[in-house]
Amino acid sequence: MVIAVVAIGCGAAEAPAEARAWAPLVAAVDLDPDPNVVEVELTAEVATVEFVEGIVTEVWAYRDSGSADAVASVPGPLIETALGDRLVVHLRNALPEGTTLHWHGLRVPEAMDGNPMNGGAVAAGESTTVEFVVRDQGLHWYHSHLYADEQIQRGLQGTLVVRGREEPQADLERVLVLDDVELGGDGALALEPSAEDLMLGRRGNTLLVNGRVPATAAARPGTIERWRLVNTSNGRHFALELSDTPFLVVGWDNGLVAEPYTTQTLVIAPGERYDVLVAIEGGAGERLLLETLEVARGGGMVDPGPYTLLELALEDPVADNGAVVVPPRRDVERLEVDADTMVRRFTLEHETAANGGTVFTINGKRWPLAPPVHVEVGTTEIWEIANDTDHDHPFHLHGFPFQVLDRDGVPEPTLGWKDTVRVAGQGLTRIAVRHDELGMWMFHCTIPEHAERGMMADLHVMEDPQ
Ligand SMILES: [Cu+2]
Repeated sequence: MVIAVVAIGCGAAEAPAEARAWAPLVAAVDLDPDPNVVEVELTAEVATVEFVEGIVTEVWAYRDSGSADAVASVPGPLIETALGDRLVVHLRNALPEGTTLHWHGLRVPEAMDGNPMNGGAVAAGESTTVEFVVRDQGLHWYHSHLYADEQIQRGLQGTLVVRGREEPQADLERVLVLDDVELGGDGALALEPSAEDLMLGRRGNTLLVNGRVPATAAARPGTIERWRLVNTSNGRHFALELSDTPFLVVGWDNGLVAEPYTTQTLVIAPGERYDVLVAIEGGAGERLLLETLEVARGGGMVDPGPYTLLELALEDPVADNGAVVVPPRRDVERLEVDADTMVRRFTLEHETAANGGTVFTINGKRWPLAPPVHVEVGTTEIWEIANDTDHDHPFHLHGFPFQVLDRDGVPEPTLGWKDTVRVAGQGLTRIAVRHDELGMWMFHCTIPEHAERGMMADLHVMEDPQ
């Protein structure tokens, strides 16, 4: 039996006697017969789900309202597209307050980015249509970008898969959305953040994979599974281990990496995605456990572990038990930087406000009070993300992916495109970024409690900045 609910605070819900079966995400119905257009309709509404079987929790969630019998779910419907497709999403806001839809990891036109400062929110009762060409392979994350700390925690988030012309071969693919929620004894979401929640992001007493407490999935020895992972929690970092099975990392945030690499433990900060291959080995009747281990987040703060996230129940091996993982390779253009490259430094800090609350800042300024950073379109710059606090902040940039150059002076061993990177407490992470889209963009910590309290900034990419 697996531990279904982890009691980290008080008021944990009761664990069910038996874990439920693994639940793949349900894909949204494509309403357009054109093979190069994916058209879906999402309704954001107040709904109920059972994170824990038999315990009803009220959430704010997306429903695939283009499908007659779909119900709202957390995470929302999986949107499936291919590179180059035109994606059309009709969003109906049936919530009691405004919301926006941000496409975390996708390059989109400025007006489609869900930036609340740029186009505003979709008011309660209103609708909007988002439309863009899909340009970024990988697993991405759509979510509200308004009052994001609370709206994401309430459930306004979902995933989007973009398939490329070349994809790693696997016998089975699973999308694993890792999350946590704080449930009271009555099953209600606890939304009021504690002082610790403000420092670490809201953390919950209930771990979720695809909106369910840890479940059991059948797997077959001798097969290769591809797992696309995203951490959608507000604060919790996951450090994954799958019994003794290594992860072969073939991609991360924005598609496949140049050189796949193997790791036994995979740390995923909020907003990050990883694309891994795992070789299932063992005998029928054996179990493999996907667990999250303790993560030190700096300043003595930890996300505790180990906790089980998923149990793989091994069935009979496949007849041809000679599967070999062949690492796919990808040509990744390296952004060129040299001594003449413009360098900008962004320092992440927090301080106690006059009212006793905590204010989070970038270069001493608190969003939205800070003026935008102006850069010239087409230029490549080095950004130094300096963390002046004692604990991690995952850094996210809208508009264009970047490449990590080094962390605390250690060159990044793997070349690939990312949009979210963990910056350790008192650490310095340097990234290379090419600003190749005009418009007003944002960058911020992906712990929304921090972003919404100031650790966010506007970036204006212009033809001729003054
Ligand atoms: Cu932060």
